[in-house]
Amino acid sequence: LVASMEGPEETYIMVKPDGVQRGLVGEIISRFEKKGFLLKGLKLFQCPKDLAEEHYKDLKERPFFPKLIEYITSGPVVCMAWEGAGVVASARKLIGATNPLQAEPGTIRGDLAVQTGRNVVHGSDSPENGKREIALWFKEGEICEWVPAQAPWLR
Ligand code: 3AN
Repeated sequence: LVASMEGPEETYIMVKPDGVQRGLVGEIISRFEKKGFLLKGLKLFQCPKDLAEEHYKDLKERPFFPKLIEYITSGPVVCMAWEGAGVVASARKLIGATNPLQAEPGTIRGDLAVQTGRNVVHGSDSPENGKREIALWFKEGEICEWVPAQAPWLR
């Protein structure tokens, strides 16, 4: 899969199964929405094992990989595509450090999580991976290209 780098910057954000089960979906979506990014795709989805393995393929050799796959496929996730200038790095700031105990208060993980293995949300780590992951998790027709009437300057 070759992700094209054309077009506006995009990131793939996912509420993980623990976030869905704890009722944090609205809270997490709300943080990106209030920040001012543009929502282009959104769905509740039960992730199959092969997709989880493809998504986390760079972590394949890590000792926690099997547990990570088990966790991500343990219940539905909420998949999101967000667009905006600098959205990848900014979303990672909003999310906070991988280990929630090291995440600053005010970040999603800093406020809502305690364990690395249950850190409630995923965000792409580069614009390239943003494109790659959106292409991986969404089918054609599930992404809306649109300009919000209220804030066209966001693009
Ligand atoms: P991030 O999600 O902050 O980009 P990565 O890419 O290093 O962090 O790790 C991807 C996911 O793998 C994490 N969100 C977490 O669920 C899991 N993970 C990373 N490191 C560990 C670890 N030491 N133990 C258990 N799970 C881990």
